[in-house]
Amino acid sequence: MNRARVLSHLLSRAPPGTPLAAARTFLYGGTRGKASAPPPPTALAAEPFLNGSSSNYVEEMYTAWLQDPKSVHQSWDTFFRNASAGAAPGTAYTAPPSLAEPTPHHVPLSSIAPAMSTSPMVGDAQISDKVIDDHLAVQGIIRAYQIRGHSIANLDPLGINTVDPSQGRQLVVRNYMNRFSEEDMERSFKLPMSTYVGGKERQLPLKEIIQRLENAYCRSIGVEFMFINSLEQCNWIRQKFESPGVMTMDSMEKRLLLARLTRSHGFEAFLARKFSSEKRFGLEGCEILIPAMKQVIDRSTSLGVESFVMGMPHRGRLNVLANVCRKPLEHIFTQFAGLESADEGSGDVKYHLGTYQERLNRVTNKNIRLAIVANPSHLEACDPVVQGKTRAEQFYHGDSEGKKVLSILLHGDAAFSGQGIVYETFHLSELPEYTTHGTIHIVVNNQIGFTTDPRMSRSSPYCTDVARVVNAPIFHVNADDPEAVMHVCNVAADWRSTFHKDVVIDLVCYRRNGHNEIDEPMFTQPLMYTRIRKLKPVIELYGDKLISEGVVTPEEVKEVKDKYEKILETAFSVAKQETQVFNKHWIDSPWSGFFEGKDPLKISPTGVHEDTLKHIGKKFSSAPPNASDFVIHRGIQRILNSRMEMVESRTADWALGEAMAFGSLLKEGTHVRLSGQDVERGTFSHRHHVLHHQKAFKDTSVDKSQYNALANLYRDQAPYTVCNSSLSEYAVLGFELGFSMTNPNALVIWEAQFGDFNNTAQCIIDQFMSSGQSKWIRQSGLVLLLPHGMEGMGPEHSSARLERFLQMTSDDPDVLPPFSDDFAIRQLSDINWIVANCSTPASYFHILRRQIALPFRKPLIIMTPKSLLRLPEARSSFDEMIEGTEFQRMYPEAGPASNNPANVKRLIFCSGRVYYDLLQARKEAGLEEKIAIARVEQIAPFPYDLVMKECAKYADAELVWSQEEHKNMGAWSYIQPRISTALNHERHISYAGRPVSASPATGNKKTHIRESKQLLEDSLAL
Ligand SMILES: Cc1ncc(C[n+]2csc(CCOP(=O)(O)OP(=O)(O)O)c2C)c(N)n1
Ligand SMILES: [Mg+2]
Repeated sequence: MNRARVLSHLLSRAPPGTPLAAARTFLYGGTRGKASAPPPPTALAAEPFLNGSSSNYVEEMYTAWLQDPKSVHQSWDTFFRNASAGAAPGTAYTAPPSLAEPTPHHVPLSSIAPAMSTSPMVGDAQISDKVIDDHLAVQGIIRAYQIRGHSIANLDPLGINTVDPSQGRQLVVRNYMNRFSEEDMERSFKLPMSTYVGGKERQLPLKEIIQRLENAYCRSIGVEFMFINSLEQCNWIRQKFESPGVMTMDSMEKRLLLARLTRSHGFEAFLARKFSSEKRFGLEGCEILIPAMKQVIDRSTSLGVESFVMGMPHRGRLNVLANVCRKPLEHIFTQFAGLESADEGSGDVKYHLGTYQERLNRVTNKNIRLAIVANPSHLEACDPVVQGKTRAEQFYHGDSEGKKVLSILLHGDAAFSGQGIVYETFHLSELPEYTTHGTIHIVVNNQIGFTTDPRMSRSSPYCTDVARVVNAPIFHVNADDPEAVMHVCNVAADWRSTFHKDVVIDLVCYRRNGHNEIDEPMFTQPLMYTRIRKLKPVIELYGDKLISEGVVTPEEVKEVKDKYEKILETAFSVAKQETQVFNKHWIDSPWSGFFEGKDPLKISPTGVHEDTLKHIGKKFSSAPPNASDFVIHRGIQRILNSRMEMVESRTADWALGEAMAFGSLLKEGTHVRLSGQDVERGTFSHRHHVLHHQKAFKDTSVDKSQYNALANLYRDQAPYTVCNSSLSEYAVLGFELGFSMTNPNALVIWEAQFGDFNNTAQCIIDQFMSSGQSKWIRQSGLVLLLPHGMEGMGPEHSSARLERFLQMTSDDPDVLPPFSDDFAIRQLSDINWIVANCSTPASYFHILRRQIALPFRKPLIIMTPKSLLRLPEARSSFDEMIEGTEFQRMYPEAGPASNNPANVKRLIFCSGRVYYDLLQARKEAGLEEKIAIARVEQIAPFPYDLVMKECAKYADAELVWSQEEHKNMGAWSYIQPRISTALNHERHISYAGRPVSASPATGNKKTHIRESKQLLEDSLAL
């Protein structure tokens, strides 16, 4: 039963009628003899019980009780227990023992009605009713501010969305105030445990209570947190915002804040002056972002964080690089100069580039590392990448609680609410193998996205509502109140350090210029911009404030400004001398030591010793050792038995080949991480890397124990991570890409459930994987496993869109690379990624191991099989994996046809699964002497050398490319021009396969069979 239903069930046990008096009876039991007293004639009493202030209190008690029965008073505990057990109305209550110590959540009657014991009215039911009702109403008021105070807070520097003050209070407190007159405002009320506004005071006049609540919740900060399920967390936040004096800053802190604001403002003003016609997506209107980020970093550093991984969009990026990361200013200025690049890479526009800096945090005197991940224009796409990189840093630093590495994500308001990847990324935040133990999100909420107003760009009240799904507190703050911003930054850093959960800072600001500096905002937002033009910049507002407070003098303000101006001018003249830019200055993830001392054209061997294969194979085929009570499912036991038989006969199927690749890398000290939907078992139930003890604890839904053989192969092996992911491609692939950026000595793999689904992660594939090295000279050895193949499963379970990956390869189809001994590795070094369609476990084994054996890193896209997973013909002997063997980029014909090539009429090239169909059909047609079949395992880069050799061998044969995909899909359009180039356009290759189609595969079984038959006939028709 869900919580709300349980609660209403419990409340339904209150005496019939449920007006407030009856509810009070329900609360305090019938023993006081007041159950029959008529309800008091107040507006509140006329309300149904569930809408009354007492229901809030009951609910709070109940929530606390659900989480920890001991946290509420014993009488509540007994009551909820009895009521849950079905006690009759009025009988669930047991009076509290009078001498019991009150618990933090207990508000005994004597505390909410202190006057009762001394009042001359003791015993008068009417008066005590009023006292109780008044106190309950005050609790309701307090709770109302905590829940809804943010909705009337003064958050908008433009004042456009500010609530009319005359209505504000009413909106928050609703009818709780109706019962109180002006005189009541002077009456003192006992403060409940659910508020901290009193500080040391236990009671306050109502007027003061309201004033303090408005200070806490309705000024420049709007706190959204009461949706959080944890009472402890709610109380923590209440304390941080309600305690008197929490926002007080000393003059040193104020001066530092002013200095930081001066830099933030000065940087943009300087760029505007020097490069007036250049786009820079300046921060004007949200200059507070820089002091805010610095405050988060200072505070987190003092709490133990050593490394910050950050992701951010265009807005204010240059300023962040300069003033938060302290990237050398001349590096930034040279980006405006239009200079040639002096090193590798095609580069990127200046407001996308990443950086990595190590520096001293002057406030805490500790060394810190700061990385801003390079990102594409695609807003929010870098969110999961940042999380993956952060997770990897935590993993490799043994920072299992995220105390040392922190991710900070910046967002624009329109993108934060509009882009689905934000939601997908939030959902990774609490998953065991994906959590970064809390991210600090900062939204530059300038209340506009390009030219679109929020009312046209989102349906939620706030742009931050997406964060509520993970119970992240949200701190809205008026960006023109710098001290309020600093306060929320401190609280956010403390929150993350205390609870290790996400938190959002919503900087409500404005955009002083157009979307970029060349845009005219008056075209589309005339009223908003008329108002903006009248606003003083925050630096002036805050400077004036500090001058009027006597914290600084006008001369000091000018001095700080001039000093920074000088720094900028000096850097500007240095930059002017530069004649080149360096892409390497902008690497976000340097791999120190990885490239040094390596032969850049040498691949380490990928074959392994037979004993290693056997050891891994046996472990992988066995139940956990020394755990005789571990009950294995009968079906799994059969799989393990057949694995063991294969190992004994020195063969491997797909799952074994993969396990041997992983296991041997683990043995060599390489961390392997396999992530994706249902990867632990494998979509096709072939992998079974995690065995589940079939006996679970009674009444739990969690398996009792699990066993992961590959994580337990050798005592000193590297860790093996295999993790079922959330059902997201975009976020999870982005995450793994980020993970792969951190450590080159790890094999990081993302597997799609079916290859077809990779296109929901298209942005990561296009913007990061395919082009990342070229744009940002950042390498990644990430592997994509994409189940692919036309097996009659319909249009969305057949194609990983091989053609798209091939179309994006950066090798020229018309240029034959020069031949040399290191031809193959040069090709790999030059290309942007590797695309393969392996047909044997040995091929798969070697190509996975080669990822680590290469002296550089390239993404690897593998079309993986479905039916081949179990096809007996598609097994490999250990002979193909032992020392001395290596990845075969192409398997030439090895059967009868190869013995007498002159007799061969046709040479078929193919790739992947279709090979086995062709083999069978050729045999059935008795054409084994006449038709040769060669398999291209590595499609890109294209194995020109091997293909040419095979073509030369069958000099008189007609050449055919056979594929099962439709003609406008698959590898055909990649293969055709390359074979033509390889053969100097002197021989022709023809196509045999399905005709063109709009849909990747038919959904009709019969059509599928007909098409498959036809393609084999066409392929073999001499
Ligand atoms: C995925 C994606 N779609 C569209 C765009 C084009 N675009 C660039 S900036 C922008 C507006 C962003 O608004 P907001 O997130 O509020 O950031 P702001 O520019 O206001 O700081 C748009 C639509 C983009 N860069 N990325
Ligand atoms: Mg915006």
